[in-house]
Amino acid sequence: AGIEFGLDAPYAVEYYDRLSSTNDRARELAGDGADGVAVVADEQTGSRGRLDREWVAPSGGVWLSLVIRPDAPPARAPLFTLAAAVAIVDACREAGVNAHIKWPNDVLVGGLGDETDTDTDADSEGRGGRKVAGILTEMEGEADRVSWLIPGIGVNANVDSDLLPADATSLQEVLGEPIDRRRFAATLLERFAALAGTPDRMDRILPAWRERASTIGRRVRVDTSNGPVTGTAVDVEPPGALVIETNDGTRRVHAGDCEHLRD
Ligand code: BT5
Repeated sequence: AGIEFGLDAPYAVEYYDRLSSTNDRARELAGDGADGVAVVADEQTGSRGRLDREWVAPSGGVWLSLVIRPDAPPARAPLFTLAAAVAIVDACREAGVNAHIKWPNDVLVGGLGDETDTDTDADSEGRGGRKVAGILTEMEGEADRVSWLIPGIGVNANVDSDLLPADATSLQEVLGEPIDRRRFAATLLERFAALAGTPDRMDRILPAWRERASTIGRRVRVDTSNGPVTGTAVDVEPPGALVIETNDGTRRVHAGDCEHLRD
């Protein structure tokens, strides 16, 4: 059984039991001029992570891609990914799971080593946390304006965690029972629209992201295209750069895989 049609959301929703990739369907819609459409699938057979990595998407997830046409320059696109991460965390928390964000786009559960930690095993390798959701944002733009933007959101909602990579978990596994995916998706879309729906509200995204992130204040290593940058993450700056204090001074990284190191 999938998420039913008729989601109460600030976007038109297309629902599929199975798709190759919701991002690919969203790209088709974008090519046809769509704006404000959410593509949702119960299962994906060819879904993608960043850098063409495979994303495992069995039945039971919230696999969702939005087609939007924001009035924004392409340089602001990373902000939409940050807004999606905030929206995922808020929907997880409403479902009763205390998720947090690892820069730039991973949503994790556990590994904080504090009393909110429901998953102490996750810290056994010092990395902290199991991945419960990820975001792949795709965009087409001209020099000064985004043509279309597709935040592709994958949440391991009611997924059997045996089907997931070892460092991943699902909301169902954390809670011991399935969540209401329809409500989850509605909350997620409402939160995303509230933060990223109009340009005048976008200055709320970074503060909201900072509040929900576990990366700030931690020792990190980010693998950038120019090699690894290691140090203490001190802030995130517009439109989403991570500021790292290293032994050789302050570095700003715009993309890369981030690992939380043991303090
Ligand atoms: C991401 O990539 O985290 C972005 C994932 C975006 C998936 C959504 S689902 C809806 C939409 N349609 C698509 O086709 N994609 C989007 P990245 O940071 O590159 O992480 C990928 C890595 O996470 C993989 O190499 C695995 O190690 C791990 N992984 C794969 N499937 C996972 C899962 N379901 N849960 C947690 N980790 C996973």
